[in-house]
Amino acid sequence: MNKICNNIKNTRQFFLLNSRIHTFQNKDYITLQNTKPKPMKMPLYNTALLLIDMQHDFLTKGGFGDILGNDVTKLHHIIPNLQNLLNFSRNNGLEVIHTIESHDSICNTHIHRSKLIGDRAPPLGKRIGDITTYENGTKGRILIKDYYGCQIIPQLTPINNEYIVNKTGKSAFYKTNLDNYLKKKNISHLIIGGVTTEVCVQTTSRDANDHGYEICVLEDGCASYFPEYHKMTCNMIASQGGIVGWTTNTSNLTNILSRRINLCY
Ligand code: TIU
Repeated sequence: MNKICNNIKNTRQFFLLNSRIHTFQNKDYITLQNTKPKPMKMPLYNTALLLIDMQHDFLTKGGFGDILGNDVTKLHHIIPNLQNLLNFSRNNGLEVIHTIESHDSICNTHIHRSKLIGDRAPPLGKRIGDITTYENGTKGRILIKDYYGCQIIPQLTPINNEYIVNKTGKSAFYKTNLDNYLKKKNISHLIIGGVTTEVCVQTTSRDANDHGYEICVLEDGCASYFPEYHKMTCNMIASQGGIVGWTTNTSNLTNILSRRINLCY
């Protein structure tokens, strides 16, 4: 395996599996200087990159986001930023996790009935499970597992053993195995990117924090159909001294982490 994985074997961190408070040896932390609201201590070997719902249904014309009247191109600027960070993470052995919003069937999904078929449901033909045609001509059922809309966009396709969380809710922790997986891997810190900032990214970030994880949300690695919501969500996360966590930019992470990794070896 790569450098970091080898290092894990040599420098074991102490992790309280059954606690919501994680403790580590101080020497394994690095301090990121350019995070908001203040520098963030990050244990390099216990940090994962978590990419939320970078799938066709939110990013591609013809998908769920588009047919609900949103401009999906407002999300596209984050793709190259996430590609860079993803490449960096893969090259340096950081754990990478992807989430996908997907529903087995209308009947079995955990999503609130009123959003599916009730007062908050979109018009007929634009609901979860309905058939749509994506911009490349592919037909599929909206947000239904294994259909095109639930595939991650090709620029960020998961590779090898990268863990994929299929979720039905807005939080990646809701009725999923993510918490168990992270504990098994001794992950205590999450770098979070994806779409949309104020919906699944924010809900997951808050839930992660409530589950005991420290989080850092990527300002240029998350996006919303409503740029003002994106900005306010990032502000909220880092407000009050980091009430939910930290925020930073993807390039800050790759610059600082690569300098640090080079120094370590
Ligand atoms: N992934 C995610 O954020 N799901 C959404 O439904 N987002 C919207 O902004 N609608």
